[in-house]
Parts: sequence; structure tokens; C-alpha cells
Amino acid sequence: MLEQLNKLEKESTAALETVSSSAALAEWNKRYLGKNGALTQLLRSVGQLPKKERPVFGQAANRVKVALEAAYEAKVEMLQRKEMEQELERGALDVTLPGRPRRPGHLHITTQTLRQIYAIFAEMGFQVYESPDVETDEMNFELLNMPPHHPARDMWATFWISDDVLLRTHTSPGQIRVMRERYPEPIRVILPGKCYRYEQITARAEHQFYQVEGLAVGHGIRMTDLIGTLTEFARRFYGMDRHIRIRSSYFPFTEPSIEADMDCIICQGEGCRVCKHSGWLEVGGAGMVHPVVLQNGGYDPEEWSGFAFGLGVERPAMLKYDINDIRLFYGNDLRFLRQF
Ligand code: FA5
Repeated sequence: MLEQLNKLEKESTAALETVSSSAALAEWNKRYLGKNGALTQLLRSVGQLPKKERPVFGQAANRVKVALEAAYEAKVEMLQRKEMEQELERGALDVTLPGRPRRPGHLHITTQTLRQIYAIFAEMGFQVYESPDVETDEMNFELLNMPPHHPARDMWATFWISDDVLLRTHTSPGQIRVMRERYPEPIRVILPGKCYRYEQITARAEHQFYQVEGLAVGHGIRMTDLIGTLTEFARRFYGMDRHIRIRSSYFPFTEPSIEADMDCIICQGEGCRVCKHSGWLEVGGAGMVHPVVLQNGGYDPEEWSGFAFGLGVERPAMLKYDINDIRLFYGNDLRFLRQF
């Protein structure tokens, strides 16, 4: 029987060498290792041997079984690799195809506009100063010369958080904060940030939007400095041939107060739909810092003077890039955002 076992080992090993497909391999497995395979049958017949020969045969048969099973596993692996290679050659899986690219993100149009504004004012010597979005009634109104019940408070529809805490309606409270921090230094800062108003949302008005406040405090600062600064801003932002006009206006924290307009960038002052046929577009509100406000910031109005202005951010961007609806800014529609 040992001889039979040796013969079987030689024969099955030789047969395995010639196997070249999965089907043939399965057939080989059935023939030698399967339930009724040659090796299995030989193992079963061990009982016919005289008792003392059984251990020697048993050991030999087990060795052959382990060897054939290992050879079988190796063949399975080899055939799988071969089949994969053949499939690759046939081109079923083209591993050279580029992956799906991820588009790199980019800065939001508001951030881009803010950075343009920072760059323009930086060249005129203005630093950026940030102040909080959540403010007190005192900062947002009282210290800006609007005591409780002052009718001018109605100019800003307010989101109140409690009786004396609110979401700032404008960046102007930053004026008080920066003055109190910098006194007795002269000041030249811009204060950018988000503002919140309890307002109807329309194509021109959001309830959250950005402003950039400007504040200069020093000795002998005059209205002409303010006009020059706003003119320079308009020319750098919209184009060097812009003209500015000044109208008188009212803000409780500036005296005198003005509105600055520029000639319409669409019709060059002729009159069109964008400027509502007036020839002029709003740039922002401004004025000379009110003596009460200077005092509240710690600066003696007898010695110091200053100017302040408040610019929108989305509205200037709408004009510059010809955007007809402010709601597009924060609608998160990539088809809009990717255009800038
Ligand atoms: C003010 O808020 C004053 N604090 C500006 C100021 C500062 C005057 C310093 C004098 C000295 P006003 O409410 O006009 O002013 O707002 C200023 C700008 O914010 C507007 O010109 C506009 O561009 C923008 N703005 C105001 N409300 C909205 C809104 N609902 N949606 C989008 N932009 C707005």
C-alpha cells in the first residue's frame, strides 16, 4: 500500500502540473482529494493493513495529503493571478484612467471683496480692528449718542437677545471700543464685520450682511480728509475715472453727517435702471465724529477731531460684478459662487 501511495503522489503531482484552468483544477481536486478521490479511498483502506504497519502508513498518507493540499492552494492562487492578468490585458479594468478630480475650493465673493477693501485702505494707512458681533445696548446705541427712547434708534431694526444685549445693527459700536483701547494715540482703522437687522429680505436687503466702518481720529482732521479718503476708495475699487458727490444727511454719531454717492458705473452718470435714472449710486454714510462720541471714547473734542464712515460690502460687490440679487450671496448655490 505504501507503494500505491507513492505512485498516487507522483501521478497526482504530475497531473497538477498540467492543470491550466479553474475547471481542470476543480476536476483534479475531485479526483484525488474529493470525498471519493483516490487519496481519500486509500486512507479509508488503512483498516485492511496489519495493525503494526498502520502507523507507518498513516504517517506517510498524512504527509502526502498535506503536500497535495498545499500544492492545490498554490495552484488556486496562481490561476487567480493569471486570470486577473488576462483580464487586465483585455482592458476590462483600465487602471490608467485618471481618478475623479476634486475641485479645489476658493474664497467666497464676500471674502474676496472684503480683502480688496482691506488692501485699498491698508495703502492709505488704515489698520483692521475687529469688534464683537454681540453687543450691548450701551455700545450699539447709547455711547453713539442715542439714549434710550431716542427716535433715531428706529433707523436700525434690531434683533434683541435680552433687554440690553443685541446683535449689532452696524459696525459703529467698534468706534467706541477702539477709541477706549487706543487713547491717547491717534487712530486710523477700518472695522469690518457682520451686521444684523430685523428687516424684510429683498433683492437689495439681507438680515445679515457685512459693513466696513472707517475711523480716523487725530489733531486737525477735517471734512476734506473724509471726502478725499472716500474718493480714493471709490476710484481704487470701481475705477480711476469715478466722481464723488456729497449730500448732507443725518446720523446721531456724526456731525455734520453726509452720504457719499459716485457717478453710476453702468451709465457713467447718464441715468439707467441700476441708478434709478438719477446718474448716481450710493457709496456709504459718513461724517465728522460727533463731539459726544469722541468724549465717550475718551478723546477731548476741544483737542481732537475725527471722521467716520460706514460702507456696505455686498452692495458694492453687486455693483462691481453686476449681481442683481443679494440673496444669491448666502444661498450656497455653487453655480453662482463659482463665477467669482
Ligand atoms: C449705518 O449703518 C451707519 N452706521 C453708517 C455710518 C458709519 C455713518 C459711520 C456715519 C459714520 P446705513 O444704515 O446706511 O448706515 O448702512 C450702511 C451701509 O450698509 C449701506 O450703505 C448698505 O450698503 C449696507 N446695508 C444696510 N442695510 C443693509 C441690508 N439690509 N442688506 C445689505 N446691506 C445693507
